[in-house]
Amino acid sequence: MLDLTGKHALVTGIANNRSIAWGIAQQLHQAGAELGITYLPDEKGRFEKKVRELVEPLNPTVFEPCNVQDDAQIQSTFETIREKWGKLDILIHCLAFAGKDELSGDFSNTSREGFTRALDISSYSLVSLAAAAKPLMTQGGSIVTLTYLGGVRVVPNYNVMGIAKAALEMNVRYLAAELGSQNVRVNAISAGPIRTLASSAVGGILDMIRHVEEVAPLRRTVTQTEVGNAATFLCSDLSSGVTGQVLYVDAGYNIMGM
Ligand code: NAD
Ligand code: 0WE
Repeated sequence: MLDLTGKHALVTGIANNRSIAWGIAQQLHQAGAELGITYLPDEKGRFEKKVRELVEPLNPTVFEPCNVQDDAQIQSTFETIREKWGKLDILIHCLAFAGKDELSGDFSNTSREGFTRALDISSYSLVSLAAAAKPLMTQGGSIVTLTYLGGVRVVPNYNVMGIAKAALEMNVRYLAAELGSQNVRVNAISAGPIRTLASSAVGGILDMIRHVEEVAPLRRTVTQTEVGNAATFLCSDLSSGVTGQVLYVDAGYNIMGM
């Protein structure tokens, strides 16, 4: 059954109430999981306060700063989990970043620094978090990350993020092959465009959403809750035979040729 009672779930990537990670955290909570939340710390602690207030109703028992570019913060997050929970069952990787300059104009103008940063935050971070989670997933587990169609097909302006998502989807397969022997499953959800902090900063996102509403089989976009429900499925025993996969939660958009 879809019951996550007794499961410990770490959710990364909540920035505000529009974050996909927020939709996932709410659905995992509803299924009975005990939550841990990480946030990207900033100097003034504004992010921390905002995220802390938002997640309070979900009663997280772990709440830690975790900038995935900092190995010490990753280590300290999982040290806290080891102390408080002793084990981990679910890891949600729901973060990405590329410099704004990198997300418009000619892809060939991508700088070495921009490429490296986008791939570090958006792709390598899954490897480093999975490595830290591995020794704690002693009773099996489920790792879920978020990807986008721009990692398999060219989407105008997605640019270096497309390369990061392609690498992320391949990370999923290599991690699934390695961790399968300890009954840890690794999957990705490829979500259709949703208005969030990250996507709203992108020029033309509203036109993209309108296009999806015209073309997708379901004639609409998807919600954070729908992505959260798919993630909950991938974290539950209902998906016990599923690993190394990319599950499209995009109202069917990806099947269309015109
Ligand atoms: P969001 O802005 O709400 O979430 C992005 C998160 O990444 C933020 O919480 C931010 O703090 C975090 N982050 C950035 N750099 C970080 C770092 N160095 N360390 C730790 N955290 C960091 O936007 P979102 O749309 O909910 O994005 C979540 C995921 O969903 C991303 O992987 C994105 O690529 C993916 N996705 C989004 C859409 C969409 O249309 N919104 C579609 C498909 C996939
Ligand atoms: O993965 C994403 C968002 C990724 C993202 C967005 C930003 C904007 C603000 C990563 N880094 C940044 N950096 C910023 O400074 N999506 C799938 C949403 C998205 O982003 C696009 C899209 C879609 C869809 C960018 C260009 C074209 C389409």
